[in-house]
Amino acid sequence: MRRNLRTLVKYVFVSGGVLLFLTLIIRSFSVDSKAQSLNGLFGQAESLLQHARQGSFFNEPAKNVHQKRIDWHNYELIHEEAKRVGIGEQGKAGHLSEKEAEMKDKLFKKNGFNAVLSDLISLNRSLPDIRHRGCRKKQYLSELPTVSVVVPFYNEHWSTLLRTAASVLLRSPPELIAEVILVDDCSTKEFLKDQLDQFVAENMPKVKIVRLPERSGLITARLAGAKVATADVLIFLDSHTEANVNWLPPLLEPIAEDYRTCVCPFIDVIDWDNFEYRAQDEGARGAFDWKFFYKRLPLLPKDLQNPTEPFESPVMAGGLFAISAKFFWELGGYDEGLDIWGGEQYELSFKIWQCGGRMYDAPCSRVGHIYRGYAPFGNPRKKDFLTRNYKRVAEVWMDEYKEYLYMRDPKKYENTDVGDISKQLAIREKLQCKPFKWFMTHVAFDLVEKYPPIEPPDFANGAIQSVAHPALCVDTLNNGEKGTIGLYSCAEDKKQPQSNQFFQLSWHRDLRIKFGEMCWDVSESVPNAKILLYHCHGGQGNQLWRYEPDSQMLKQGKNNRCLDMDPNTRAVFVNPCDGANPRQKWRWGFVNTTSIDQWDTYGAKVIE
Ligand SMILES: [Mn+2]
Repeated sequence: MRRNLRTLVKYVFVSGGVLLFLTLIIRSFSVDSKAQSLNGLFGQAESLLQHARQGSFFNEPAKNVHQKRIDWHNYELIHEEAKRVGIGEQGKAGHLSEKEAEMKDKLFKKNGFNAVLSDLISLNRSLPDIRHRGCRKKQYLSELPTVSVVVPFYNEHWSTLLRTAASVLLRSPPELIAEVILVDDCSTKEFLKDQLDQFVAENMPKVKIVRLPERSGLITARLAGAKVATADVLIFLDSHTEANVNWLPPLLEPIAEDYRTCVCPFIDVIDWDNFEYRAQDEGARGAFDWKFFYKRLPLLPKDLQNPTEPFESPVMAGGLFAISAKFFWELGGYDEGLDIWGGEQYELSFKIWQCGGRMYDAPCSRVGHIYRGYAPFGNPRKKDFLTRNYKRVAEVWMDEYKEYLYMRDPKKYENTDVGDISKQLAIREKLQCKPFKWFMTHVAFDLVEKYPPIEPPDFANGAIQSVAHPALCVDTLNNGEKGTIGLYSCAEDKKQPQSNQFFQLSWHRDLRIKFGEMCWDVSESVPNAKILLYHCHGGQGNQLWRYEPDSQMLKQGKNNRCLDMDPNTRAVFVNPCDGANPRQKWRWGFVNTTSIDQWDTYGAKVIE
């Protein structure tokens, strides 16, 4: 109260001073125009008086008292965009001519997407309106907070970076966009220096560029942008995104109603090869498993009934979200001890929920994102920053649940030093944040059913040894996703072999590699069908495996096919089961006979 009074006195002083100044100097102004200039000046004086990071929107006087809602669509723009034709327009797939295709590979290796094609597509290309039909008629509060859009980038390609900024400026009500802040995480590409400064100065007056003096990673870069932002709301975007029609009001309305709110747009897919713009899906709630892989939970019945309304989501995907600057800084921003990238989406999500906030996904706000076809940038630290980040998040926010994370890889976590977390613990104490158990029972209440903290024991695990050629065991050959598996000389210890020979016939009824998210996957139905490593989907089908201790056969799928091998090429593959073929017989390091005997009732439900 006293503070308000003091602020009021200051206002009166400053505005009084300005008024006096104006009347003295500009005597010739008419009453009307004086009032107008006063408004402008008053606005400036106001923002100077306050903490620049805590936008004035959330202070007195209260906004939207009459709950007036308006149609924020820019129909003029929508009509203009509908007329556009050309490469990539309307979000259609683009194609290169033969001559252009020569350049393609070189730039693909640098970017992980088709940068040559991107350069041929207009910076303000048109996009298809793929929102739910109901979004077209939706109205939003007439008074919405202003926005600073923060876009960190590292060696981003020219046209994808600028298209990110251009799409924001094009498809946002100008009065709501205070600035777009591009944060350069010490890029090394020459065109991202003077050439970018010059282009932006000449063509995009609302775009500011912040340069970091050394490569600091995504988290530090986002914080650097947020620190100089002046508007009420911070919106973080990736540097290769495109904002779609009327994307802003659905993100801002829930924040206008309560500043302790974070809202994520739906993330659409921009194809890395042909730049086609398409939907990923029609929404899901964000979650995680106990190795901290980002996962998704199904929408709730009430969410499905209201397909245009924002729905609660336990965890954000990470790259694209809006949050009031006021709440962001009350939460201490990101933990500055988090390095490069990874885990920051969990940190922020947990503290938003545990410290009295809420998080939504807004189906009527859609932003396209290029999911790279290839990761062009290596580890800038030469050490495992990811485990350290995860452990910091777990130590500060997850209470007793942190053990479930650590138990997935005990040695790695034990040997990781988290550094000083006292500042984070102090924030948790100061804001009287709720325990993690509350988050797990009230927000992510259906997570443990799908991702049990303690995994039911495997049906079998350890080495898979050939009965016909006992010197040979199945081996990942150090291959990663989409790679094949083969045979190699067996490890001495069949129960605890090194990780490339340690497999798990898990309770999901799939065959997993150790500490990985990769499963044996067979999509061919030909003889000698290849087995490839793919992300475990937990949906059985291609990844369904069963071991029969009596016959010693490893059966794949439901069509009576079995793991087979060739000792000469050291290859493994799948063929129709033949009980008389010794090459189809295998011995596990460890078999859980109790659970194998209860195959139909133990573990994940058998999918028919
Ligand atoms: Mn990205």
